[in-house]
Amino acid sequence: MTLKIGVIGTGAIGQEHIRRCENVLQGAKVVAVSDINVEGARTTLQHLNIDAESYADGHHVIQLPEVDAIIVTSWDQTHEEFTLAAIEAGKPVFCEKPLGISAEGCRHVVNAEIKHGKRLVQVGFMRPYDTGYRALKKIITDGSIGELLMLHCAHRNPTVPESYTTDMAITNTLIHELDVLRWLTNDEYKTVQVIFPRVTSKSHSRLKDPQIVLFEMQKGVRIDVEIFVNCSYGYDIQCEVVGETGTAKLPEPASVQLRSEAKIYTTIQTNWKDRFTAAYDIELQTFINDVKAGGELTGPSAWDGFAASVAADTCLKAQKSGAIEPVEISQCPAFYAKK
Ligand code: NAI
Ligand code: ISE
Repeated sequence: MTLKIGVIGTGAIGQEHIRRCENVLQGAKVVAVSDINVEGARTTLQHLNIDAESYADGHHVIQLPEVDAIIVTSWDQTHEEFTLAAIEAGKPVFCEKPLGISAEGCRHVVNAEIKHGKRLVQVGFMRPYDTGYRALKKIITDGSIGELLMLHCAHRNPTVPESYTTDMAITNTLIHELDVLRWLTNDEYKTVQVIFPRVTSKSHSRLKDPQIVLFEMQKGVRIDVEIFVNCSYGYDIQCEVVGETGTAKLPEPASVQLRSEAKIYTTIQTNWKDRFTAAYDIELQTFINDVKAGGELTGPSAWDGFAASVAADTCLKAQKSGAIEPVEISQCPAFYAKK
């Protein structure tokens, strides 16, 4: 059976996920899409040569009897609403990050899913599917560098639009680290502090860029993350793990070494689409396979979305206070215990 998917939001990543469902992945097809810019949605379908219906209202897509599962790729602030509606309709939903723009919103999703009685939500945290991060995780868990002490990370985007604000550095960008660092360290956040260095002249009036976020984990590991979203030179994701007997670094994406004009160099990628293509493919194929198998979803859960959002809320508080703020996360419900 082919899984029939409805996509809400046909912007940048919506188009990427529609394309991969149609041309790359196995066992699914897009049968309906929605965007508040319905003309844009139609144009997307034409460009990708897909025979599907376009709607202005995402709720319409969720209710269509022919739609088996939902992908939410609309703006951050709409995710909670559409994910809750999909759960209400009993339909599995792949929701792009963040699950919600506050922990309270994510908690509504967790509560609705627990009430439904079976996992229906996978959050679009793709880094745990990236080969480099998986290699780092293996090195940490097999003890190759001894006990974990520190991590040094950077999340750099070349540029962001005027609409991007200081808090989005946390809720829209750092949210990836907030998930992947819990996963890498198998630990939860204890405290967080946000430091603002000198602001780049490339930034906009409503964005303080860059920012440095310092974490203490519950087991004592310390982590620093630089978020720099107008770094100008490329899309650059860094993660170095320091253990008692060695260090391990996220591999650079493969790039041909060029020798020309008395220089040796490799190129740096410029966007998330290229940097994490393979990881996006695997996360969505996993969702499709899990839904079709009819068992439990195995990808990042609504609880993972909630836990990242609890840390994000605390980062926002720390942005304002300048203080070291405690991260208060409740016990993970048995419902989300990894089987
Ligand atoms: P975008 O602005 O290019 O596209 C979003 C689309 O959603 C727009 O076409 C907009 O008209 C539509 N939209 C907004 N509200 C809607 C509503 N109520 N109903 C239907 N359509 C609606 O943004 P982009 O970059 O594609 O991001 C979309 C989401 O995906 C964001 O939540 C973002 O955080 C996430 N994202 C995740 C990435 C990842 O690495 N996992 C990468 C890029 C985006
Ligand atoms: C974007 O929404 C993403 O999720 C990208 O992966 C991230 O690098 C970027 O900062 C976000 O704006």
